[in-house]
Amino acid sequence: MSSPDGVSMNGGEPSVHDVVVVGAGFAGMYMLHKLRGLGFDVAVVERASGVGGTWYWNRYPGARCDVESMQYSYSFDPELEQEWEWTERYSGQPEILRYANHVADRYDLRRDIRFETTVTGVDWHDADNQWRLQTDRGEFRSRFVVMATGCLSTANVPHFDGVECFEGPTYHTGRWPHEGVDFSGLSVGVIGTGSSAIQAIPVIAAECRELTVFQRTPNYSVPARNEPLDAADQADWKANYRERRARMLTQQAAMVQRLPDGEEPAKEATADEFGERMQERWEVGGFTFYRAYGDIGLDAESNGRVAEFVRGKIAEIVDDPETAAKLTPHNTIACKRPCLDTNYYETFNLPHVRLVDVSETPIERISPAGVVVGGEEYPVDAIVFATGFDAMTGTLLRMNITGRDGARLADHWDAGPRTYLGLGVTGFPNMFTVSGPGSPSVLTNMIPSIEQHVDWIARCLVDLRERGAATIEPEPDAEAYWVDYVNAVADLTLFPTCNSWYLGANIPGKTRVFMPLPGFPPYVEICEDVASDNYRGFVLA
Ligand code: NA7
Repeated sequence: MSSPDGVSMNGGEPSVHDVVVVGAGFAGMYMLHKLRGLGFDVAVVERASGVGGTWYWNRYPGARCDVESMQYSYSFDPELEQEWEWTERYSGQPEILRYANHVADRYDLRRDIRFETTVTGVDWHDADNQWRLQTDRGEFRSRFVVMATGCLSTANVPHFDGVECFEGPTYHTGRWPHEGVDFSGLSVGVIGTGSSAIQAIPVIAAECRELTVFQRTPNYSVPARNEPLDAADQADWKANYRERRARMLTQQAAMVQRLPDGEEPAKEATADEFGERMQERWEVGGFTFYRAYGDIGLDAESNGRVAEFVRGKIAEIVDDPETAAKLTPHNTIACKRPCLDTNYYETFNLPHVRLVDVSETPIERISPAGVVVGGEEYPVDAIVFATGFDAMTGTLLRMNITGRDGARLADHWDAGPRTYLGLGVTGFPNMFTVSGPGSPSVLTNMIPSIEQHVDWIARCLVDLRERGAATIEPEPDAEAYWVDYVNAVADLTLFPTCNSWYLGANIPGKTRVFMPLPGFPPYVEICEDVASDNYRGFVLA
């Protein structure tokens, strides 16, 4: 019998399937649809009460995708991409969540999704080649598990002394209340100035009586230039979707930019040529700014030149020189996740918005009535933690996964995540990670990256079925090689030069290893090559 929210639980007996997928975000939904179409019995386990993953949880004011709508969508069904109408250049969270729900309805996905179910343990049993997943609502068993758990799905809420005695409400951007929050008439404190805060701050400021932003590290941001989507533009995309989607896959970040990527070194451009090019991209808006020259992510001098351009913009935009100085970053640009904004720096010109620099004097504690820094209390009625996530590994490690012979994933990843292709882990047979560490994932437009992984996993499961192979797992040497390869590629870039969540540097005690792999097209080629070469580097048994 089917339970109200999908998968049957057989009155306390384990729910047994070919494949259990953890997570019903864009990865889990497509994985379910794809495998179902190939004749597999699939169940999806999801802790939320609805689909959408990131877009289910991140409902903070101003939450919006930084990838343009026409590109941040599934490509697997040409009918779907033709029928869905986007309304803005970059979609806001409510619209993306509506799209996710539309997909769930269109392909009748919910009947195989067990909502409001949290995985608490995942164990491999060699005796019957099965995974057993313990959840807070019963046990699931399957030959294969697919971790479609997202890269930014475990909130990071740093501990501040006294927070439990704070008299007002506190919120984390990644766990925003579904009923929304009304800040009108309130004094609000926002802690953090990453991508989420940069989107939220202007919107919260427009609503509240007083806003105090606690900034530990200033961030570079470039205008998104969001606007209603032009009907002719949308029609043009739809008429050319196949060619455009194919072109996206040839790009480093799996998305095409409004202006062609510059290939020359920034440091060799004349002052006039450089200024003109950067200004044009500043006006066009979006990630094309960060791709104005070929070596922005590779060469410190070129990077410094682009950083200086943004510093100049901050000085122009922000009226108060002291606030402008505090907002001005001095580290490598685009080394942390590049930010796009709508009036972020401008917001600090508003009389009711103030910036508190906590870089040298950290937040001391939260008092019942506010945030205390350097002995001074900043009174606030509500606190927003825009403090990010335990990225890429946090959710996987919290699931208590054990592989062959009881080996714990937490131990295997003690010195940083180890995967082969970001898809499999040695000693954890038949477990796949969608956009796992060691794959391009967060450095790309996530949906094409997800589709590439889901297609690869689906092909692999079909091949195993055809060959009668019961298990697949990476050879230790292949995994070791891949870890070295990811590090070597990252070391060619400027990414390792700052304290980003890509490196795990935002979580106290987390091992610092660069987790995603820069460069989507070569990665896709390697995955194809591995599969075609009899799953080179994997053991099939
Ligand atoms: P981020 O980018 O990790 O930003 C978190 C922010 O919170 C960042 O400014 C941090 O400062 C700040 N932070 C974290 N801990 C503290 C403490 N203890 N005190 C003060 N400030 C703190 O998370 P986002 O949610 O903005 O973005 C995550 C991704 O979601 C984003 O890249 C998109 O892909 C979507 P720090 O820089 O560490 O000094």
